[in-house]
Amino acid sequence: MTYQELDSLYRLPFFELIQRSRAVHEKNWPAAEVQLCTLLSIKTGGCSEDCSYCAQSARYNTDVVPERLMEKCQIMERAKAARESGSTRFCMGAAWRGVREGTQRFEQVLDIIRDVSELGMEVCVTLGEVGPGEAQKLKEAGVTAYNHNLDTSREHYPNIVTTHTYDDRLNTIRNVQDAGMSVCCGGILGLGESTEDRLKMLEVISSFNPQPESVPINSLMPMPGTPMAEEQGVDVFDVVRIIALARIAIPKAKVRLSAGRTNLSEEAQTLCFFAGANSIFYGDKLLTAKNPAVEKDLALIDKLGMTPQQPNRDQAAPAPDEAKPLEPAATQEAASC
Ligand code: SAM
Ligand code: DTB
Ligand code: SF4
Repeated sequence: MTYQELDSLYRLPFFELIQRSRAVHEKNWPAAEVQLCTLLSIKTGGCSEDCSYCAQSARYNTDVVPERLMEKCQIMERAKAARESGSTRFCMGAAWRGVREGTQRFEQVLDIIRDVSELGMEVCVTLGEVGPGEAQKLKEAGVTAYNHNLDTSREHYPNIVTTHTYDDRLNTIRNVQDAGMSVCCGGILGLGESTEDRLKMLEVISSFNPQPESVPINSLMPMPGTPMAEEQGVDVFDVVRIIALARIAIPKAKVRLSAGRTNLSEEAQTLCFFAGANSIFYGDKLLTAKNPAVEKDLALIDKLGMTPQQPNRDQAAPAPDEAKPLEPAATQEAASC
């Protein structure tokens, strides 16, 4: 969708905009379904990059204590618990600039993905930059979607990050698409950007071919110690408008109401769902920051008569190999953790 089209929609009176996005939503999605995704930070902190919103950058003095890559058995426990709690998508994040073929850590991550993908949930990873070779290997290991956000407009990006470029981000997204993985790509509201920056970001994301499978809309969670620690929160009506635009511009994407829900009332979240959000991160923690309690989310979903979405079968992990036992070493894994 062009900038001009996005801009005219954005200028509509609020009710007209959300009526339009609601109509697009109902044409493309069951009206009252929400996807539940669990996030796990498998490698926390100590990141070389200088993303000025991020508590995991080694360049800032934040509360995050750097950790090594988690052990596979611990990750499997968390993934199984996520499935038990009703999540249909398991997203693993790593505080890295990127991954490289031939390194031990990449091999370890592939090994983790292979096992997690056998649990039948959608498997999403966000590991930073990948080239064509890495993308191919991730796909083969069982990744269904790769999360790589553009975060803001091309123009505003250098004010936020200097250690990599907007084009680096776009190249990774191209490599992910060429390897046949779905792309999860969105941004953050509240980085000191203008409305124009937000619309430009959506213009770029909606121009991807194919369009992304999901679009996370994060609101900045100001993290103590980062350059963005004192940024003002985003007006909830701006969040709703951007969600409505994402729904209209990228009709078949899951629009994920992502970081920042702890600052949104139930009523504000309801408006976001009405405007077109149909996915959330579910679980008390995001990567390092807080997320609403599971019980609170389930109560809201119930109050609204919404139902959790089933995993997308087209993207489900490959069927288990008949020759192998069905629950590979489940008890062994639990015991070795
Ligand atoms: N290192 C990888 C990368 O940068 O792509 C993956 C992890 S990174 C933490 C994933 C995304 O989390 C970022 O692109 C950003 O959109 C979001 N994020 C990080 N810190 C945030 C914050 N304080 N508030 C809101 N969103 C945040
Ligand atoms: C995304 O767009 N949001 C998630 C996920 N993709 C990886 C991350 C949110 C991080 C919020 C800040 C934190 O937990 O440190
Ligand atoms: Fe590192 Fe990703 Fe955080 Fe940037 S957003 S500092 S690349 S973990």
